[in-house]
Amino acid sequence: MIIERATLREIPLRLREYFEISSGGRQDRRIVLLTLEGEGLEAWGECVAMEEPAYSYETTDTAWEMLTQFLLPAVVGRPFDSVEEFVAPMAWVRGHPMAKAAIEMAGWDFVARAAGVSLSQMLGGTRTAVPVGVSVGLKATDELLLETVANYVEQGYARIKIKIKPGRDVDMLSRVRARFPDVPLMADANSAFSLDDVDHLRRLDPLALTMIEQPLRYDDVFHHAQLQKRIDTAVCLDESIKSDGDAELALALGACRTINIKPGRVGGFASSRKIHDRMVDAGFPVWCGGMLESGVGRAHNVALASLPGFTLPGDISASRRYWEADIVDPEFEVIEGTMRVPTEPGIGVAVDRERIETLAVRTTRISG
Ligand code: OSB
Ligand code: MG
Repeated sequence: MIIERATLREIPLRLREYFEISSGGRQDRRIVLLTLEGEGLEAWGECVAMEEPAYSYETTDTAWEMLTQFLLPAVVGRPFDSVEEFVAPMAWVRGHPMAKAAIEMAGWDFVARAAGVSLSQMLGGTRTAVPVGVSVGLKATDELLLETVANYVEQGYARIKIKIKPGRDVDMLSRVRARFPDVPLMADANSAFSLDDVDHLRRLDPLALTMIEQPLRYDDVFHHAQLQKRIDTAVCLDESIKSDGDAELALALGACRTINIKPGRVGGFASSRKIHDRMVDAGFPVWCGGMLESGVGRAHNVALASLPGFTLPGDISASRRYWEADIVDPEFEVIEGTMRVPTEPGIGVAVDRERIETLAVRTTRISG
């Protein structure tokens, strides 16, 4: 197989609901989409990097630079027989897992289409529908939060994740728990606490949260291990895991009991599957997170979440939770807390290329 041409486009998409986490809020996403063409096929990828270096050091612009300067020129126009071979020429580049993941994941879509099978099947997925949750941002008041949570519970989401930060944590979550005694709830701090807060974080234990996600520094697996020994609530790592090696370290240290696997954060599907396998072997569940992706990224995520170890609901919400109109057809829907895994070849949904071309604020083509 060979990729004859790659096209990188950036489109602006406005979120229906302002989304705030401990490091800041956003109304708009700059979505970077990758198209790989060859063998008469067209495959799609999305780069999940955020606009600012607050979640990771990678940003929309650093990823664009890496993709156009180094990564795409390395892989386009070279024959390959597997995704592993396809991405090998970019392995010399250190770091930048989000930029690399956009290529790797589009590569998986490409080989799945070439084989005429769904991406889920290509990855070893075993389920036709996956349990899904929703991630609720910080709100100005507890009342507004309760109203938002009630709305998502009504829509049937299988669990609700609530963003927290110092001062908007234990008391706020206690009110949510009191109002929804039986709904699976979890919290995500996006690194807003430190080990000095351990006594405060212990107060979350009676709330029976399914987990607390990334309470401590993005680069501090060691302190998470110390925290996990001192709280009952399961610790989940997100920002700290950027490769399967990071997951190996976290497991060895006892730093978490589950991992939020975002394929776009860990360099793609190959390392996602290694993390999945390692966690399953250790007896821990995993789940698939999100980065406020368009339908292209969501299609990749739902395919990964169909693997057997992804037993916890993912941050894989309906298209309309994010966008007025998604760029894929059909849009993703949530029915009774689950999302259907597409069965058509590749990502299994049609991408609206015309609309993307109309929306694009920049486009770059790389030919072999
Ligand atoms: O920490 O999981 C996170 C969105 C952007 C950056 C980081 C995170 C998130 C979310 C939203 O929680 C998940 C989603 O619905 O896409
Ligand atoms: Mg998170």
